[in-house]
Amino acid sequence: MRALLVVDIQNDFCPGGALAVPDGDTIVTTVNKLVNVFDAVIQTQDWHPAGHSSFASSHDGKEPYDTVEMDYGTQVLWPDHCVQGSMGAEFHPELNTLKTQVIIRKGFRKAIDSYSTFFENDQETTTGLTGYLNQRGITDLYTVGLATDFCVKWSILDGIDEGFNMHIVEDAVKGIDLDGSLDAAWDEMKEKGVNIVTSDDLL
Ligand code: VGL
Ligand code: ZN
Repeated sequence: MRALLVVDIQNDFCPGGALAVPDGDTIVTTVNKLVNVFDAVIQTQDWHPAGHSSFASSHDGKEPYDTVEMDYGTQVLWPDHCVQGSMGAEFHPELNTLKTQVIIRKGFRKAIDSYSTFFENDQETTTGLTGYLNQRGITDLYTVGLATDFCVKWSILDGIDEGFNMHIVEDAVKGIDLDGSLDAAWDEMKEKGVNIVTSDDLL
């Protein structure tokens, strides 16, 4: 069985938001069409407490997009974004969320960031998604959303490791692109075995 995985289409990742992905909002129309052709729809929501460790503002002398060494490795520092309960954390107002059956929130532990929908950035703490998918008999995830080079990429890499067939809808994702991270992400995903499709293939 297949499902649509809609990653982080939230106000803060769209133009005008705190961590805007260029043209992030332009995928919403396509995503809404896809939502209507899938029987299973899963969304993710970046959901940080104020003062989260991934925020540059939580580290003296650091600016957004600097990096810091955490217990679990190198972490990019971001502007404050997707703070629990804020407007920025809400889904884009035009995104159709009516058919969504489960929302996986991530990044809610202050000390660990979480890009992937499967594991937090320590690569150990699980979100529970693998169990949910297995219990529903979902084998194939069609991934759309933001940002290609962070949450989308890590979800796809981990999903493959977890044994799922991971597909990316190339015209329904947008990236941040820090120092070439977008091209690198496509290379990593291809190397790992992602299946690339377009929305036309599905509609
Ligand atoms: C994301 C950076 C920080 C994403 C989330 O959704 O790709 N990127 N938090
Ligand atoms: Zn975040």
